[in-house]
Amino acid sequence: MGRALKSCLLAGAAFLLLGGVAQASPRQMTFTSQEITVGGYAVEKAITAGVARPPGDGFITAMAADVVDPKTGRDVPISRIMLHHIVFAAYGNGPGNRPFYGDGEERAVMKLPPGYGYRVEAADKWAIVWMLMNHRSQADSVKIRWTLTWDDDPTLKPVTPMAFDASRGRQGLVYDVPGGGRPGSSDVRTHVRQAPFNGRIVAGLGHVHGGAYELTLSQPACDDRTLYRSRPTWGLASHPFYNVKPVLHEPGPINMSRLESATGIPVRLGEELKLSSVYDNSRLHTRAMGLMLVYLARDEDVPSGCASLPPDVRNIGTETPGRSKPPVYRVPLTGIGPRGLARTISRPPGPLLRGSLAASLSIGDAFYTRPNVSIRRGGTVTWKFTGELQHDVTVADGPRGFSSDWQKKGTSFTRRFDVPGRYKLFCSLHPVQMTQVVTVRPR
Ligand SMILES: [Cu+2]
Repeated sequence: MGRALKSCLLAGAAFLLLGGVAQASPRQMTFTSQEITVGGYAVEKAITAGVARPPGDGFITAMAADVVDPKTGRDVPISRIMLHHIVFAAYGNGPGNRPFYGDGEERAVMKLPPGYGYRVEAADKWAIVWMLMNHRSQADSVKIRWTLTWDDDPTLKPVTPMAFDASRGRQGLVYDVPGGGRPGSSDVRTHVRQAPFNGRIVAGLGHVHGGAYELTLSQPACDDRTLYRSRPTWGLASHPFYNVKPVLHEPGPINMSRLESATGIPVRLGEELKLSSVYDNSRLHTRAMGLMLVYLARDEDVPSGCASLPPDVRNIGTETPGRSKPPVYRVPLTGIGPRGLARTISRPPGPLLRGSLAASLSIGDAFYTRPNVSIRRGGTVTWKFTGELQHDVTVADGPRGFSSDWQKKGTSFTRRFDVPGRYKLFCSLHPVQMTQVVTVRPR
């Protein structure tokens, strides 16, 4: 008998044994959102409150999220619709919104070591913050699905999620790596937070976008030693990330290595923990992210000082073949071709507006008023937002990277251009409709 068949039969027997028990614990549970329709080549993002969750009190010990076809329930490929990010937060029972799990396009999973769980109370409500991108020309519908392992064993040790954000709270939790550095140079953003109690870090996961080298969590009081290094694995050139249109931001990794330790890394109340988000700075990386979520379990008896790390700390990557260094990738401008399909363009149509040292431009709903602009080095461009919907100004490619927030009518964004060259810009929320080229002349 082949090994695969044998393990299949064993799994079947286990299924029969467990299947008859109504309240088996732990058990896998699956939930879905309402059907979400995304227009052709469009981006949809929202906060949905009051989404489905397991009833009663219990613990989550593992969790993952994905997008599925509303009719077949099957996974939706990236070539159709991609889940850019999703964050789950608990609210309505206790202070504020408490994010407890997040997933980006790398399909990060929460997996706690045996003996630990994220505690869910019967009165908690759940909200999801999500963004979807449709990579095809016609409108399409999906559901977001979350699968979790639910355990009502009251002896599990509860964990508290602690989030680190290299943008330090900028809208969308993004920041811009300007680029222009020497080959091999890095851009490092940090976020320092204090441990909320005496406890142990038992799990962790990270999220970055294209161009990242790594995320590290370090302990400044112990010679800034690294506690957890979340390393990206990048897809091969054939991966869908590099072959779909349009591109919202430089494609992220296919996996970030996660931390797991049943003993846990000891931290003391008030002790500083530091996230460092390290990106390549030889090139620009706009709308970059550096997010880390670690799970802490209380332990009043943690040792003080800088004892050696527990031997069971594991840094778990992926088996999927990939690349260890961030590939060089230039985000293209995308337009709609004659057959209604997205295609790469070198510049948007329209005449050139030749300015000198100042240009004032407007942004309406799904258009930039002057798509082709030239100014002198040292000149300043101000974009005035006049639309009812949110838009932004993001450098896809050019000498230096920057981006505005998502903005609406009555606000503006100003940028001074000190480095000459060709700046390809787009709106990350309307990537096929809204493109612009600003050429900065040396004199
Ligand atoms: Cu827009």
